[in-house]
Amino acid sequence: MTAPTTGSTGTVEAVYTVEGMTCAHCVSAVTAEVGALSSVGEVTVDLASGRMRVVSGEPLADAAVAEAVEEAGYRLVSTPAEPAAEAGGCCGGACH
Ligand SMILES: [Cu+2]
Repeated sequence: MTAPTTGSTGTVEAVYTVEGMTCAHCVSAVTAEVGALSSVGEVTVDLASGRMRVVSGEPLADAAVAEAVEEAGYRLVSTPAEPAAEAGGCCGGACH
């Protein structure tokens, strides 16, 4: 269930690992940013494991997903991209 798969409906599913999320608000922030990417249909984040499952209409560029995650203030760890500067804190302080 962890490998990208292509369904019969033409959707692509990929699983990423996100670092830095500590509460439900963090999950919401990541879900909103990644969900805003074009062709993304569904984003499911598991806070405990940091796993993010993304269902999209076409394969996503890792860089685009990483950028969206960083935009929310967190870090995508399963990409070779250069690590972003450390985030200021949970939700950028918005939830604490
Ligand atoms: Cu939070």
